[in-house]
Amino acid sequence: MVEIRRTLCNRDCPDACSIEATVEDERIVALRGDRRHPVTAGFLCFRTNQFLRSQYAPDRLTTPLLRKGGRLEPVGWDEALDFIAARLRTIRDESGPASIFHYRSGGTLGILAGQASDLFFELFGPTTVKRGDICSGAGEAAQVEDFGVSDSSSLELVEKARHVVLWGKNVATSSPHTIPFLKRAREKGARLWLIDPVRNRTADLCDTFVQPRPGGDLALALGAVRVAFEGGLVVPDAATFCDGLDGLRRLVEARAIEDYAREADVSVDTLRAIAHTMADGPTTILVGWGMGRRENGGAIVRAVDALAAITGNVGLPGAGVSYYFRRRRAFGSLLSDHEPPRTLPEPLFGSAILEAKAPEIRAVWITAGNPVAMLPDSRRVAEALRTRELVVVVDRWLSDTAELATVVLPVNTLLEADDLVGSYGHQYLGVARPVVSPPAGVKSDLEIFQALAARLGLDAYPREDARELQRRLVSERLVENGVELETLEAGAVPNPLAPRVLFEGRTFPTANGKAQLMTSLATTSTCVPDPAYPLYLTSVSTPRSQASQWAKEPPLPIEATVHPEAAAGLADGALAWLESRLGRMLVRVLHDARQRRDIALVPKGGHLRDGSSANALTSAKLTDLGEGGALYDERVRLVVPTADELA
Ligand SMILES: Nc1nc2c(c(=O)[nH]1)N[C@H]1C(S)=C(S)[C@@H](COP(=O)(O)OP(=O)(O)OC[C@H]3O[C@@H](n4cnc5c(=O)[nH]c(N)nc54)[C@H](O)[C@@H]3O)O[C@H]1N2
Ligand SMILES: Nc1nc2c(c(=O)[nH]1)N[C@H]1C(S)=C(S)[C@@H](COP(=O)(O)OP(=O)(O)OC[C@H]3O[C@@H](n4cnc5c(=O)[nH]c(N)nc54)[C@H](O)[C@@H]3O)O[C@H]1N2
Ligand SMILES: [Mo]
Repeated sequence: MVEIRRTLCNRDCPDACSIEATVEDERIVALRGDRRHPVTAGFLCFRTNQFLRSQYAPDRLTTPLLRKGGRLEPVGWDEALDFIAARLRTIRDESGPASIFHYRSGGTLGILAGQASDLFFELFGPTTVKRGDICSGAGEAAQVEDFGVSDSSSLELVEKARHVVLWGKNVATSSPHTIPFLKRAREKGARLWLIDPVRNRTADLCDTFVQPRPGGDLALALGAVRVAFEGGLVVPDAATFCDGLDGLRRLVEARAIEDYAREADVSVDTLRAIAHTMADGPTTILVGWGMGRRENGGAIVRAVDALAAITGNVGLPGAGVSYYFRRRRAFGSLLSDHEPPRTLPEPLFGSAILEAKAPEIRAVWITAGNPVAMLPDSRRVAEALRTRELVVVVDRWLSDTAELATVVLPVNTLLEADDLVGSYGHQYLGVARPVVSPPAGVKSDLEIFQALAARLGLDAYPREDARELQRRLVSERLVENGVELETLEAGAVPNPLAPRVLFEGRTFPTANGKAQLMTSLATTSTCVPDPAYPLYLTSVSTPRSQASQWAKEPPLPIEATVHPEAAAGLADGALAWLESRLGRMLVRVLHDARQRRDIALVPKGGHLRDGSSANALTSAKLTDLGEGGALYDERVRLVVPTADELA
């Protein structure tokens, strides 16, 4: 029998697509995008189109693995769970719950899956958990300081903009379903800008492409603010909704416009054009998540916020600085928000575990993440895990992280998920319903914790099935607004609790209701040349993978794209060492004359075990705000390998 079944994609992506799966005798044979979903609009990205490869991969885990005599051996669920329960109980009783670290990342954005694991560790402990955010820490913290909240107007309103600035946002790769909205905006007359040190396919969609120095955006935005003050481009009533206008003016007047342009490595004319584009609004700025991953990433986003605010681009349809959509807001919580006894900064995962004292971290539980590949200083992350007494990894494949576990528990894929999903790139909510059942031997995160809770006597842990718990998570406010679980099951629904126009009336959820403009700079510029390591290691998303989950594994050694004059004399296609102060990896050099001379472009998500992880070269450093990871401030160089090394 052939049937079309629908679900929502739960992976860490702003698009949160509605997927139509063709199922033949309980086997999925095709995937396509749902035409009825306003954002999915009938197409899927490359990696989801290819997802059946992962779904039916021969190396998919379908039984728990337990380390015996140094090797991971297949065992039954009872043996694995009994082992874990006994060890967790002993460690907690001997050293207290703070000696257990629960780490959860973005492998699924399902609301229930996330809460199922958080709730377990709250009830069992509370245990140590992470703080900060490797992905969006700096940008979100910046927006909360400026506007009181990081949120967006409805994505549809981008079509009301006269100008759209994609500021460090590679929609072609990271959120392709934004593109139809941008195209419609353009058909209605909007002009599109891309500001990105990397030349990528998004540039081809835009009218203007600005290619500043990596991290030069701070100078770019502050320079544009200075132009705005000098050129009378600040809206006359700015003081009625902005705090700190004088302080901001003093801050930007400390340097000349030419200085800002030089530091950003753009022309003074470009700087002026950006300021005038902002003043010729409504202008929407879509801020990418990459730009804030620098030591001064928070300051960069604050400067962009300030530029938008003073030019009046807040609180109006077609205006605004969109960084995030509050995807969880509509849903309730099963948690009681007990304070954890300790938190560890996510970007410093390896050293934080190794250095934790009183008590030491004895056990690490990893849900929906591959920190060895995806967190900076991969080798230290691996060392931290290798030296713990108990490491449990819940995943569907043997990632770099799972390989180091004491126990690996096999979990469902996104096509088998039963969950609620919101999006961080638009306002639609929905339900993920299993398109097929998981293979025998695979459990969901919820089922795993229910089985463990029963073994550990955690009576308060819910016993209902996924659907009943989803009903509890559909908040009263949603129901009051006519959205019930059944409504969500019938098809994606715009979140009735989300603002259509964010900050309408130009009031902000800050202490005094005004936007808080930046008036000082805590960090200095990170745009300082490093002659020994002249290239910025730019390890960004590729269409071919979701972080470390490749749709198709790339050929090794991985490719590093550089400007021909920045290739250290290496020919196009030559092998080379890509070296930072922390480590090196073998790469195949690709020439691209459209790239800047200070960038080496590699995919994020390479594996440590095959020498393709950019994070083996990336040092663990925090951003200025929000404890994000300054992933892209790493400097590298290309080195010609010796004949011996290549042999
Ligand atoms: N195919 C694919 N899609 C994905 C992901 C994936 O791994 N693969 N990852 C998902 C995740 S985890 C997230 S968080 C989201 C967002 O995913 P991200 O990959 O964070 O997406 P972008 O917002 O495109 O941010 C990256 C862009 O920032 C640019 N950038 C880097 N440094 C600077 C700078 O100093 N200035 C400026 N102006 N730009 C800079 C990079 O060149 C790149 O084009 O997308 C998701 N979508
Ligand atoms: N160098 C460099 N490093 C980066 C970035 C970068 O741009 N450059 N980007 C950063 C960003 S934006 C992010 S968000 C992080 C992402 O880092 P991670 O969240 O660690 O990324 P993934 O490799 O996708 O790991 C998610 C894992 O969850 C598993 N999974 C999938 N579904 C489920 C499920 O239902 N339950 C469970 N338990 N597991 C599941 C997947 O199989 C996968 O192994 O990486 C960061 N690291
Ligand atoms: Mo992310």
